[in-house]
Amino acid sequence: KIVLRKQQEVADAKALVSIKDLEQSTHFKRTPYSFKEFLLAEDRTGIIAEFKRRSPSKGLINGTADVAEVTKAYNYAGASALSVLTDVDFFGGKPDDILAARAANDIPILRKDFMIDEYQILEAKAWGADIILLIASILTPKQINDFGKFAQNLGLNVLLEVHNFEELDRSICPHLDAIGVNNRNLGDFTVNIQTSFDLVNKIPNEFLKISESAISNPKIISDLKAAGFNGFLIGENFMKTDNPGLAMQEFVS
Ligand code: IGP
Repeated sequence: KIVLRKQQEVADAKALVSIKDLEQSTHFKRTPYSFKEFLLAEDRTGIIAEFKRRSPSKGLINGTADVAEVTKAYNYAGASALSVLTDVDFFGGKPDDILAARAANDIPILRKDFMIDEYQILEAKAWGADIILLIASILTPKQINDFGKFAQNLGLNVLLEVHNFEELDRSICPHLDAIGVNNRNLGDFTVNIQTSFDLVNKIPNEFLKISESAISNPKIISDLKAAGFNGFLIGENFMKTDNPGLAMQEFVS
């Protein structure tokens, strides 16, 4: 159903904003930041800090946080990249959130959404994002290859998300920069950090390795690092507090 919903969303968006309009936006001309460079930088934490108002599993997480303020604080606390949800219905996000995060920050931004059409990749670039997400469970291997190639040709970085070995095995292709293991099962929302430890050695070393979801304390990060992960995607742990930026500051200090 998610794919059908997104197809409708894309059709509606296309009727309002043409591909040509997207290509003429100011951000479309900028060279995206390198995900790798910021993830591996000595003075950064490897944390991809997420701005997320709500989620299907938790309902409302934070109804008051301001996207520019929070992402700036994440950046200041050493985030290697920012993840900004743009899905309206399930996550309470919006395109303007990326624009606001972009205006306030000079580090890579991941457009966190369910990408099912090239049009959404053009939107990501037009809004000032640097990284797109491809979720293996809702895409065919051919779509992953083609969308990955399309995004990289625009200078964007590509993060593939998998939840098990079968998805990883069938989806790997040359047009990816990073592979993320989602510790949350998108089917039933159960979480298990062990998913990351089980898959890390199956990911070829040419890709950046990211662990996603349910990271709730610094000890988990040191264990994931020791296992070979380069990046750590954290949302709820920060967003559930009144001051997500401060929460991240305390988490990393
Ligand atoms: C963040 P958490 O448990 O720290 O809030 O998780 C992120 O991994 C999660 O929001 C996420 C997600 C997704 C959301 C991972 N993959 C795909 C929407 C779609």
